Amino acid sequence: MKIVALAGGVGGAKLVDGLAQLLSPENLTIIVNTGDDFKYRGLYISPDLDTVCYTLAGLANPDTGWGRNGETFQVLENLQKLGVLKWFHLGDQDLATHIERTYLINEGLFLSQITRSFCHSWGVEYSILPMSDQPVSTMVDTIDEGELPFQEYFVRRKCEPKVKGFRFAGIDAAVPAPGVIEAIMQADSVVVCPSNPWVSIDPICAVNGLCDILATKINVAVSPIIGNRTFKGPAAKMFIELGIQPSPLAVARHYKKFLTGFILDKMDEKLKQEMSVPTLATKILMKDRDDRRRLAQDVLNLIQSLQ
Ligand code: FO1
Repeated sequence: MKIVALAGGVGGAKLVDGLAQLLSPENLTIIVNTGDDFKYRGLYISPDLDTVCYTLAGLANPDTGWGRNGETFQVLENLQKLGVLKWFHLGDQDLATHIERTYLINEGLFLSQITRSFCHSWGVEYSILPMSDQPVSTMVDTIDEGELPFQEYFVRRKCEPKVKGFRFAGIDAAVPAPGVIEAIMQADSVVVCPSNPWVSIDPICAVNGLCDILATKINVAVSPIIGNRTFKGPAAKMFIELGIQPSPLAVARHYKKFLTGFILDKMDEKLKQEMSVPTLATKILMKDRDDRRRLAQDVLNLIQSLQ
């Protein structure tokens, strides 16, 4: 079975790892959100791409899900001594990735080419594609502080400002990265990982032509919400601030334009009767690698039943 996974950061990377435990590299392509990308001290940082790549390479920090395992922060500590405000925690090993990516971008290479080359160096055989090679920046519109670039909102302001909307700056000029459309066309199904619908999946779907092509596929989404809470990140808080009761049902409604199957947690099984697409209730919290594989198997089983 050929699968394309749409992924944001940590939650997305975990399910992708589960899928990679079951599918060979020819049968799994991962399309990653780049709306979180930004520049820090002149370095080009691509957090979601790195999170997915590090996870599949077995290099990710198991505690945070982002950054590198066994990381040290000497460069950051020395930058702090030079008066640089330390709010985004870039580790020493991780910095090598950003330094080289920035160098290659300045040399004229595309993000998709650089990602392929890095994956090769890290021994990752799966195709991990940025949604676009053109820069897209998620801007979070807040009630009291106006528009904030995503990482300013997420890391620096710890998701505290109340949101009233989102804008994907640069989206009009963005086209799908090479291989993105082809991978979706050839896939039996698209899996929408349990990433944030507003700021991880929406930017991917907003890239020119992606939403239209998704509408022709079998698309299965995994809820990032259990009950009325997210296990990680601000998705539930965002739903509330936008005037929507957070629940797996709200997530499915968010994806209604293209959704053909849905997975929610056993705890929310009663909501199955309200769902407008075939829905599977299972354990969706991924505490370890076995949980990731088991959830991925449930996803593949649901897809098979929809074919
Ligand atoms: N997330 C944090 O909450 N705090 C950090 O200091 C932080 C640093 C960081 C460095 C590299 C990287 O690849 C990711 C990092 N993240 C950090 C995670 C990242 O900002 C978010 O998880 C994603 O952008 C949301 O998907």
